[in-house]
Amino acid sequence: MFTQAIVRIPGSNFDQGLSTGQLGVPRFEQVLQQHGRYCEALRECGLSITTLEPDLAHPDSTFVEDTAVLTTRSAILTRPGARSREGEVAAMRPILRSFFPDTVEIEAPGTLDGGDICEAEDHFFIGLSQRTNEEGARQLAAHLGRVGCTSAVIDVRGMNSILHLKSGISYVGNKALVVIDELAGHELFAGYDLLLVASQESYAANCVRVNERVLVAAGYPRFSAELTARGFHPLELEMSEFQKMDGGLSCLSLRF
Ligand code: CIR
Repeated sequence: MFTQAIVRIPGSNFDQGLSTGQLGVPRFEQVLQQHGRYCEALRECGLSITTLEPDLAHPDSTFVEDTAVLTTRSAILTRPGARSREGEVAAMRPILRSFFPDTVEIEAPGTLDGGDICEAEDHFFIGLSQRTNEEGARQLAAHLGRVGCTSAVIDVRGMNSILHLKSGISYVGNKALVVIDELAGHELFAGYDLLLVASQESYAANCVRVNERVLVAAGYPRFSAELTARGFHPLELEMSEFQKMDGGLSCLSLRF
């Protein structure tokens, strides 16, 4: 059960962040509107929200998920793999320390983005990507092991269609994993109930279980229907402007 979330309001230079740029330039009014609705949805799910002010020095800093990995007992501050995002962690440090007395950090030469880490109860899938390297994954596994969590590494470096591991998988509870086609056959997912996302709906694979609801991107009806058929309760949110910057639902908050 989550009770808290941390979010950061997008800055006016949000469109200066990193993007593969295939979907056009985000419209700032809509960015703020979609972000506001996202925060409202977290509140509807019962969370208290800590809202951070825009950080114009870091246009991608609204994607707070990449700065930390949280367990029920500890926070691990990351060392983001993109140069322009390294500085985002400094602002998150005092905030996470105020919630988690046990706070540790990924150290150089390790790099790690929170978007590469998929938590499934006490087990964590760690993605190796263009942002998360082997040393970052090794350090994270050690930190997780120290607090009684297990982990396994999945290499997605050869997959051009996803930025982070969690662009392609999400754990929604009840032993169910949402997965894109390309990852569906992975041996590490044996033992999970797989919810396959059709390739034309692959953006929907990044969804977030928050207490009784599953936050899902709007516009992917087959996926929402499949979740409902399996007894989940999807809550659809418009994400078009964040998708333009390669961001998904999970990236916009840290939940604990
Ligand atoms: C970036 O490329 O770093 C941002 N524009 C998007 C980050 C998305 N974060 C995530 O999927 N966890």
